[in-house]
Amino acid sequence: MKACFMGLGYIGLPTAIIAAKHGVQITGVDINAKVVEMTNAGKLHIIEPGMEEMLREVVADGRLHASTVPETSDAYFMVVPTPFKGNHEPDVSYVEAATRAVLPLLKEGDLYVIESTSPIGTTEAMAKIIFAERPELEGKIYIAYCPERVLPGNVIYELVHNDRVIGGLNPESTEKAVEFYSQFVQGKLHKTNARTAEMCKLTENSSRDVQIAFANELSIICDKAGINVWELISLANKHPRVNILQPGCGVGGHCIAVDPYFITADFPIESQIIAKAREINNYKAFWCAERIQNAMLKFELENHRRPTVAMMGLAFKPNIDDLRESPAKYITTKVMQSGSNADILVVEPNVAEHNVFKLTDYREAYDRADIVVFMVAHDPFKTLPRRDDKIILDFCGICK
Ligand code: SAJ
Repeated sequence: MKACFMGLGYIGLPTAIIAAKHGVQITGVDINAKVVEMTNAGKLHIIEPGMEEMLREVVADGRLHASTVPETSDAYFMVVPTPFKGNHEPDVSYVEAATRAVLPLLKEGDLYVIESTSPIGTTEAMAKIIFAERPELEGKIYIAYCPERVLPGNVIYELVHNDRVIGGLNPESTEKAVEFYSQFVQGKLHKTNARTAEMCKLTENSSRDVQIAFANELSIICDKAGINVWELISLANKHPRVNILQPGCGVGGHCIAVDPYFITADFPIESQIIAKAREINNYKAFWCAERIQNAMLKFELENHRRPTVAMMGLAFKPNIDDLRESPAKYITTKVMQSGSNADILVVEPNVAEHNVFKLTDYREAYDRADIVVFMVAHDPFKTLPRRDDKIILDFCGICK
C-alpha cells in the first residue's frame, strides 16, 4: 500500500521510516526543500539515536522517498506542527494547508489521518473542508485522528511499542486506521471516536503539566520554609500511592508547555486547574531568575566585587540538545539582561556552539564560578565534585 506523510519532523519522519521498514511504500512530504534533499540523501535532519541507518536502508530500497509535494497514495497522514499564536490560541493552519494539498488526490477508499496535536473538533473541521471541495467523497473515504506519545530520544522503540489511541469519525474509519497502524505497532491499538482521541492527547500532556506544577509549587513553599524539597518529595513518594514529580526551573519543550492551552483556549471557564498549572510553571522560571539576581547582589555586597556565575544547562530537559521553549534559556537571558555587571558563563554540554550564547565547558565554568546555578540535570553535572567554597543554586535536584 502507498502512504503519504505530510510533515517530516520529529514525529513524521520517524513514523514514515518505521512504516517503510514494515513494507509500506512512503512518500514523505515537507515544505522545507533542505529536509527533502537530506532525507533523499539518507541523512537525518533530526537527532534520534539509530534512526539514520534505518533511513538510509529504506531510501536505498526505494521504499521511502521525499518530495515537497504530495503524491497519489492510499493513505494520507497529517503530521505537521500545531503551534499556538501569541494569545495562546491554537494554530491549525499547517494542518489545514496539508489537508488542502492532499485534497485533490483523495479517491474512494482512501484513509486520511491527523496525528498532529489538535484542538477538539479539528478532525471534523478538516472533514468539512474535504467534503466542501470533494462532495462526491462524503461517506466514501475513511477519516481518523491518531495522536503520538513518543518521547524524543526513544522514538524508534516507542513508535513500535507504545499503545496508541485511534479515533475515527465513524467506526469503519477507526477500523481502517487500526488496519494501517497494526502493520508496525506492537502496542495495543485502542479504538474510540475522533473527539475523544483529540482530547486524550491533550489530557495526557495537561495532566503531566499539572503534576509538575504541584512539584514546582512545593519547591517555592519549601524554599521559604527552609525545607529541602528533594528530600521532602522523596519521603512523600515512599507512600505506596503517592508519586510526586520533580521540581525544575520551569516547563519547556513544545508539548507539555503548549498542549494545555489547546484546552484552556476552548474551555476558559471550566479549565481552572489546567490554566493555573500553566501559570505556576511559567512563574517558576521567573522565580528562579529572581533568586539568581538576589544571590548575585548579595555576593557583591559581601565581597565588594562582581561574581562569576555559571549557568549550568540550556536545554529544555536533561540529556538532550533541544533548546526550544527552554526555561533555562529564558532564565539565562533574563539574568544577562538584568544589567548585572557579573561575568556570566553559559554551559550546555549537549551543544557544541550556539548562535547567541558563548558556551563554556562545564568543568571550567564550575571551577571559575563563585555562584553555580544548576538549571538542567544533565548527567555530566553529576560528576562534578562537591565544592563548599561556592554558592550553589540547585533548581533541578542535581545536588539532592
Ligand atoms: N519536567 C519537570 N519535572 C518532571 C518532568 C518533566 O520539570 O518531573 C519538565 C522537563 O524538564 C521539561 C518538561 O517538563 O522541561 C517536559 O518534559 P517531559 O519529560 O514531559 O518530556 P516531553 O515534553 O519531551 O514529552 C512529553 C511526553 N508526554 C508525557 O509524558 C505525558 C511524551 O510522551 C509526549 O509524546 C510528548 O510530550 C509530546 O510530544 O507530546
